[in-house]
Amino acid sequence: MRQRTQVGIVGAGPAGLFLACLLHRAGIDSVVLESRSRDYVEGRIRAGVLEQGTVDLLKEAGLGKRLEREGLRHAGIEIRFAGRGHRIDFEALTGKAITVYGQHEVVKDLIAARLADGGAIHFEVSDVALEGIAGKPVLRYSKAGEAREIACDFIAGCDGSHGICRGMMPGGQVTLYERLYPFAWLGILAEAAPASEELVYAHHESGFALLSMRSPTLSRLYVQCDPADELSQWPDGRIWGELHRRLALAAGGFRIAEGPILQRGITPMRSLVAEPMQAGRLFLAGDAAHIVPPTGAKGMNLAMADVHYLSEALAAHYRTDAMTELEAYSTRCLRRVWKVQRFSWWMTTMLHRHPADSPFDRRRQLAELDYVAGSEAAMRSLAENYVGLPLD
Ligand code: RFL
Ligand code: PHB
Repeated sequence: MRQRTQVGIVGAGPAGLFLACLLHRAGIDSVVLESRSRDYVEGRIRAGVLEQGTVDLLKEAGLGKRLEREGLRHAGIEIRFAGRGHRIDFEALTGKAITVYGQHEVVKDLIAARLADGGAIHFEVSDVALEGIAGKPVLRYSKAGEAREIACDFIAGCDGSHGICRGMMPGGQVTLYERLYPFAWLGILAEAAPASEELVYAHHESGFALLSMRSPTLSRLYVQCDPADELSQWPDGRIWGELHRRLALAAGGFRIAEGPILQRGITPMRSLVAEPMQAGRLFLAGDAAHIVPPTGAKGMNLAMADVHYLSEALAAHYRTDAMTELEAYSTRCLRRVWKVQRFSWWMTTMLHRHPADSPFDRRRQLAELDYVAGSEAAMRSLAENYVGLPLD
């Protein structure tokens, strides 16, 4: 079976789905291929923080209704260390805020919108392969045992950090810049009222911890752990014990509520950038092109910014037949990507315990936290990055 479309999109995560919606608004046809089922992608618990710019992009695309109703608007976060909390007031420092709204909710909204527009999303496909990216691209795949292919003008590789598209960039044309961290996050989703209205990023002798939420009755909590740890080494009692310890206030009076753990997982920490993000008619976007450690809450936001730029460049191409904007796509994205990499690395380095740190490193780290908590200039810098750098 052979089909034709203008843009073939690999991956139905936030990047692929939002790209399909944006292209539809620009009158450009696309087909999305996804290896998992619809239920799986709609239930995958991941990111939770949307920058104001991401919320604005979703609203402009007509995707903001449920987000406006159910998203939790936060005007600041707390940084906690040495048993004391320090609020960073985003609204006062930048005039902007963030919105807590689960990535899987964004994904549900995007799928519903795309299907309502009559768009094609093929779930549970296998053996996806790309051909002809230098000239006439073709996407091959299998669905229910049947081999199919789609002839495309362009392919968008939105298949995440473990997808196939990054590996299709011709060797010698792409450089991977990578950093691994000597720690991971153990994350849980628990049926418990969040103990704070705003996110709390805690630095502690025993390691980092983060209090986040999905609703007034659902807590999302993380503790720094060893990347080699297995979930079996973290029974519920140990998880709650570490959360209580790392999030405690010296003055007392703060206690996280415990509740049934609905989901749990260990995520290693990594920074990665593939440069450039384009080869011929293949364009990478989102985690397929770059990975950030989650401490800055940036991964999904960066994915949305990439596809905003890509949809603009594709729209310019179909209007004018020129390749100029498409050829500028990678450079335009990478300027933002590297600033976000820097911020995510900085937040990660500042807030975690590093097993190999010398006593000097340790004191320098505590001084950095103290500086951020006490300097308006430092807080403003953190705030403007956290709420999101402007889209150029
Ligand atoms: P995704 O979401 O991974 O989607 C890629 C899709 O491609 C499919 N796929 C394939 N389909 C067809 N053929 C193949 N060969 C395929 N290979 C893969 C996959 O099944 C999947 O559906 O990538 P995308 O769209 O680029 O979106 C990126 C975000 O998912 C990611 O950056 C964020 O989740 C990162 N992240 C956070 N980002 C934020 O902006 N704010 C946060 O607060 C935040 N917190 C987090 C996070 C990620 C975390 N984990 C679990 C990694 C917290 C955590 C714990
Ligand atoms: C989340 O709510 O899952 C979350 C929040 C902030 C982060 C990472 C994850 O930095």
